This record gives sequence, structure tokens and C-alpha cells, in this order.
Amino acid sequence: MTKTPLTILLAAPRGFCAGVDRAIQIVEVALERFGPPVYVRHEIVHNRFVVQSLEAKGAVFVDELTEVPDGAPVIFSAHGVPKSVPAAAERRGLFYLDATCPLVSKVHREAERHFNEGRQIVLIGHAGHPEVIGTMGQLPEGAVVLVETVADVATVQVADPDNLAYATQTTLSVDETAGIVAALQARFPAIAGPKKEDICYATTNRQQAVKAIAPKVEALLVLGAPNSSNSKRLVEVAKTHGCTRAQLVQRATDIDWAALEGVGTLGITAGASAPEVLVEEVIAAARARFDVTVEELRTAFEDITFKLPKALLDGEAPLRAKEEA
Ligand code: 0JX
Ligand code: SF4
Repeated sequence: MTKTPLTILLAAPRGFCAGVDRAIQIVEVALERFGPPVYVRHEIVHNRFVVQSLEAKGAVFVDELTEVPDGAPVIFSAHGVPKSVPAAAERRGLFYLDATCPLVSKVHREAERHFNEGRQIVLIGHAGHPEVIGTMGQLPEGAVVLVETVADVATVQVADPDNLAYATQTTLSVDETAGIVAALQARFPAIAGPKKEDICYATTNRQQAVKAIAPKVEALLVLGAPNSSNSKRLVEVAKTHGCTRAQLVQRATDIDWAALEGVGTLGITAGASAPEVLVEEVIAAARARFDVTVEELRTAFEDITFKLPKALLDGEAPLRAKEEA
């Protein structure tokens, strides 16, 4: 039987960013250096496939530090943690490694600087997301107020409208955030902001790449997890830029191929936490059903890399409780 032709248009850049690459490497190198088990607080990045691959090598994922036994090494996820977390680790004498992306840490330091200069911080982000919890947790209660939408800007209560600064989550929609910032500036003309926005290069580039392919494809698959903020934003961006049939898929087995019948050009991209092997898996699954031609549309080149923490490379191996006994 002859297969129907299907053109796959790959967005580029897509997939892993420098912060995710670094975070995963931190877990892998820690497993090599210290041997399993190495504990990780929260999913190192929001991807089940990544988490399961690291679990297979001996990583143990926990929600809270209290689940980490004394003497075991623990790693904090790429999304960042409130200051109370390393403080609790220190009180317990735990050996910890912080895999917070340096671009998230930069937002933490900016928020701290504004606070030290007497400003209250208006954080633009999604309530309950670990990065938001981490950024709010850099400062005392009340020092940071959260807004999620333009509507929130109209009602947010601040201590002094003349002493404010805004900061954002790194993985937001560039366009939606611009609207929220404009609303903040209209209501609070004196509000200070970052020199260059807090949305990171990877989020920006992946959204730009989706904008370029969305009008050219009949459907778009975004590889990513339901709890991955940056991946979910890619689906929204596609929908507002000409591709209403955009959906998030975790891997090839999630795809309803029957629903894609009649599609001649299929777009594929991947969130910053989704490994390229998952994109390859989708292409292989498509090849089994269609006569596939793959093209790539690149809108930016990325060459950013982040160094691994010094403590990982030359820190003392943690003294494990079982070895002490
Ligand atoms: O939910 P997020 O997009 O913040 O995280 P994810 O999917 O793990 O992506 C990589 C980590 C991003 C941190 O900024
Ligand atoms: Fe860092 Fe951006 Fe990647 Fe988040 S998405 S880990 S901020 S580079």
C-alpha cells in the first residue's frame, strides 16, 4: 500500500536549553562521583522521560527535603528553590547541589537588590509554579506580590506605588507578558524593571520559532509535559499565530494519528525540558504511517552553555550515614 505524503516541519531552536542541560548533567555527574542513591528535590526538569532515565541510573526524586535521609547528597531542581530550602539542608548538614538555572538565579538576585533598595516586587508569573515559589521565597513574606494577568494588575494591592519593581518568571509568553508589563507601567508609572526582560533566551527563541512555522502547518505537536510552563506557552503561541490545531504531547504513543488524517504539513517542536530523542521517536512513528519528508525552519542559533557548580567538580564526597555507622 502506498503511503500518503506528509511534510514534517521542525521548529528550530527547540528542546533542551542550557539550563536544562546543566541541571541534568549535575545529576549525572553527581551519580558518577558519589554513586547512587542521589536525591533530587522536585523533578529536575519537568519531563517524565528525563526523570525516569535518571531514576534508572540511581536518582531518587522527592517532593520535600524531609524525605532525604541524613548523609545523602541532594540536588535542587532547575526551577529554583526558596531560601528556606538550602537553609534547612545546611541545618541538617546535608551535602546539596543547586541545579537552579543561572538565569533563574539572576532573577532571584535582581529581586533581592530591589528589596534592599526599598522596593516591593511585583512578580509576573503562575501561582503555584515551583519557579514562582522559589522567587517569592527569596524574600520575606509580603515583599513580593504576584500578578498572573492584566486583570490582576488592576486590583493588586501594593504598599507604596512609588517604590515598586517588577520581575517575571523566565518561561512566560513574551507577548502576554508585554501586555502585563504595559498595564503595570500604566498603573504605576514609577515602577522599575529589569534592563533586559527576565523571560530567558530559550523561551523567547522557542516562541519565535513557533511563530514562524505556525502559519505554514495544518497541525503542530509540542513535545512537553503538562506541568512544563514553557512547553504549554508554545501551544498557546501556535494557536494565536495561525495554527489552531496545536497540542502538547508527552511522546509518540500519545498521538492520535487518526485525528491527523488529511494533514499534509505537520509542525513539530519541543519545550526546553523535552529531549530530542522524543522528537526522533515521533518522526519514526510518522514514518511508519506516512511517506515523510522532514524540513527544518530555524529562526535563531544558540550557543549558550553554563558551567557546572564548583562544589560538584571538586567538592568533598558527602559522608553517607550508612558509612558513618
Ligand atoms: O515549567 P517550566 O517551563 O518552568 O520548566 P521545565 O519544563 O522543567 O523547563 C526547564 C526548566 C526551566 C526553568 O526556567
Ligand atoms: Fe534557564 Fe531558560 Fe532553560 Fe529555564 S528555560 S532552565 S531559565 S535557560
